[in-house]
Amino acid sequence: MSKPKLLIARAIFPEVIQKLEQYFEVETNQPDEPFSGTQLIQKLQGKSAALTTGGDRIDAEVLAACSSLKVCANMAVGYNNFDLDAMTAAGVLATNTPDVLTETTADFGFALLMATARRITESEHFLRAGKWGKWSFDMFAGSDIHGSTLGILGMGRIGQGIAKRGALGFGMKVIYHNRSRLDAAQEAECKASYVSKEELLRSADHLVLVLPYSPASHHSIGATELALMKPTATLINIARGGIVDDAALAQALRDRRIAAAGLDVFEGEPRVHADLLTVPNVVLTPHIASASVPTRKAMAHLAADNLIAFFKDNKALTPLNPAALAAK
Ligand code: 8YV
Repeated sequence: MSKPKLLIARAIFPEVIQKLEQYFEVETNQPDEPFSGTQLIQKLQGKSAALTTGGDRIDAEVLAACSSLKVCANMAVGYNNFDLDAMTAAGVLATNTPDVLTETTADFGFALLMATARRITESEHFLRAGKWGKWSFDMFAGSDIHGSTLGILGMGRIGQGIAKRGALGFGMKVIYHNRSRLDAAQEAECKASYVSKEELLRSADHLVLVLPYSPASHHSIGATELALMKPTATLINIARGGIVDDAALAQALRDRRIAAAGLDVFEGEPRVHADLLTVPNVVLTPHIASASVPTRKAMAHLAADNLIAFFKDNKALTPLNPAALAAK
């Protein structure tokens, strides 16, 4: 029997390609030039399976043009690149990579918070530029992390990981806002208290965004929300571009409406709003929160294992729309 055809849309670990080749006729993209929408459609025609990343959009147009497609495994926990309703309607199974990246991403959220609050990259640029001529009492004085109030918007697995790091490691008071409140046992484990969004904005010394992107969360943080924050506060976004209004944030940073921001994700990335590139009080990283070698391997293997489980046993390890399995 011939093997089903699989497109791996971006470069990936060779060991994962070898594993998939046992079950699929694989087309790779090891040169790693991202496909345009039209190229992705061309590549997916005649394929039964796809291994995608956050930049590969699978929507009604793609599905209509690629009727052989049965399963898409996203190598990401976020899946706003998938039109899940359209995939379910077309009977295409979608999977993501939860859990395996939780702790690594929470580590990074904390690293970005610390770099931002303590002005680490700003001071390094100063040193590298040869400007360090003398010590002075307020040189790169930032804000404290220990004992401060940590605010978390979006309290899923990663948000809870950040809460635990803050409460247990740094003695922070943790407050959060989420669509649904955690149960009492989870709140106790994270030492976190539920507050309204307005209270969160007003009280946090460090506000970390970890909510999924959807039309409902678009520009959850804009000029109005930034105006409610403390002028000494920092804002950290490791969630998705589009959750923050980047133009409004750049203005708030320039006006010192808030003290600083740490951003791993951007509206329209990999482009970055020009104003964010010129304000000094922002730490910028290129969407690397899950980028430890062991975690990226775990994500790639989980995506591959979802594809294999689907074709071998008509099941998936981490399905997003299990209804599509029943419809197969
Ligand atoms: C990915 C992410 O690196 O998992 C997610 O949702 O944002 C990152 O871990 C990125 O989406 C590429 O797929």
